[in-house]
Amino acid sequence: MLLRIDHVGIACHNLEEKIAFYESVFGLKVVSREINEEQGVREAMLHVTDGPHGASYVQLLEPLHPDTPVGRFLAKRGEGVHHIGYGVADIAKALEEIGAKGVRLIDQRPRHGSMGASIAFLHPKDVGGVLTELVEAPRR
Ligand code: MC0
Repeated sequence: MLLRIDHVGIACHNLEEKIAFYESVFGLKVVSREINEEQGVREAMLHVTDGPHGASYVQLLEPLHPDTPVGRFLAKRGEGVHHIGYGVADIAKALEEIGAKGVRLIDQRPRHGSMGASIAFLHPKDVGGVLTELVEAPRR
């Protein structure tokens, strides 16, 4: 069901500083920057690699306000890994199958994610403390 690690989402206080860090230390390149009001984030995708099932990225996330998922995460835990996003071929089917196994779906239906993807989150309390995101990339 899980095709690849689509991205690792990393919470930070200052997006521009973290982009500069990932560019200079790891040589990564920003391929997309977006503001996602619904999710309360300003974010950048940095390309890591391409694989047979699609690309993988580092996703840097800065909260738009303190009272957002990433804002609350930063206040409680500080900067660090916020979530893991896995690529799936059919997000509606994956949600149905995962929900049937008793994992709480934060999103019953897919939402708009980075670079035109459809995304949905699973509750971290049901995934061993890991906020987990499913990602269906747009068809090319
Ligand atoms: C909160 N918790 C986490 C967590 N955030 N555990 C692991 N990883 C995280 N990132 C834990 C808290 O420690 C707490 O546990 C419990 O979950 C409830 O947290 P809370 O402090 O009440 O925080 P809330 O109200 O933010 O709720 C947490 C929840 C929420 C995961 C339901 O953040 C949510 O709906 N997240 C999904 C949307 C999201 O994260 N959007 C931002 C990325 P204790 O033990 O203290 O009770 S958007 C994105 O990434 C898009 C742009 C994309 O990829 O394309």
